[in-house]
Amino acid sequence: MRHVRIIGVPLDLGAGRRGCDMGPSALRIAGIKQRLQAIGHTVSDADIPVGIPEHLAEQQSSAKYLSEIVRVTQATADEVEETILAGQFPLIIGGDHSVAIGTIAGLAKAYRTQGKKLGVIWVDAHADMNTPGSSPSGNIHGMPLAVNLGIGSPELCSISGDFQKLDPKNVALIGIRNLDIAEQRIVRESGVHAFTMGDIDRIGMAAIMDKVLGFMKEQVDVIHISFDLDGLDPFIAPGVGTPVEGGLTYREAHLLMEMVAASGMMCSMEVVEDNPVLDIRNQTANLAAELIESGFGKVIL
Ligand SMILES: [Mn+2]
Repeated sequence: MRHVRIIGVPLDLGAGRRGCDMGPSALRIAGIKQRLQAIGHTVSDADIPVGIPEHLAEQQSSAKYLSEIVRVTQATADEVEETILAGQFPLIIGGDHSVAIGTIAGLAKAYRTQGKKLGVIWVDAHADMNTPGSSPSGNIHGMPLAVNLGIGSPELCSISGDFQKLDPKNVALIGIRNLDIAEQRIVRESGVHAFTMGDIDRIGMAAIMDKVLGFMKEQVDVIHISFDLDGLDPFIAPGVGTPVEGGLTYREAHLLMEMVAASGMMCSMEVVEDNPVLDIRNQTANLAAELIESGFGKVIL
């Protein structure tokens, strides 16, 4: 059993639509703390303070709200780093996916200190590998994975130190189905392992996770899951800002989490992009809370 430190990041400055700043509240209302306690973990819970658009000036259209996002992701990174060094499990609740810039910077720095190699499983409808040059919208939540690989805005790439946070060969991108044209090339040339929805259709989630966990076991010591709820099919997860048809089913998503849990290698997790404004009776947050339980080792039998 573990001590789980819930780190809420009520940030929606990286997204094109307001509302996912309420994501941490929605997950708490879905009983995330009690659910983790019920499977035997101890839990603490706090938020990183974040500014809201109504109080901030937008400085740059190719990377909107850059300076506030730099501040928030650095604060998140520091908290995550401290959590790992304290031997605890960071569970980051977004907030839009730009929080992953901070989460993964903090993990990378802590594991560098401990001499451990980090692998990341990134579940998403999108690849999140745009740069200020390639992004049609300038929304930073479309850029975090590129930033983690050292591609993009220098202010973001240097969070927690000027080093590349992830090695692309240790990254698995699962569930993608909607990429921008310029982004497709960035993904193809990056060296990350990308599994599209078409791959999932053809070979199935179990075979993909066997592959992913197989190379992770060879190459890394610890796994982080960055779970964007828009990776799920909008029919089961309507409360997201950028829904795309044809996503992960309920069982595919649980299987992914169950297989990661069974690997025993997961040491951190983040769940992002829940948008209660667009949700139906907190359905998406409830599903997110169930998936987190599966990731923490809740089993059927
Ligand atoms: Mn995303």
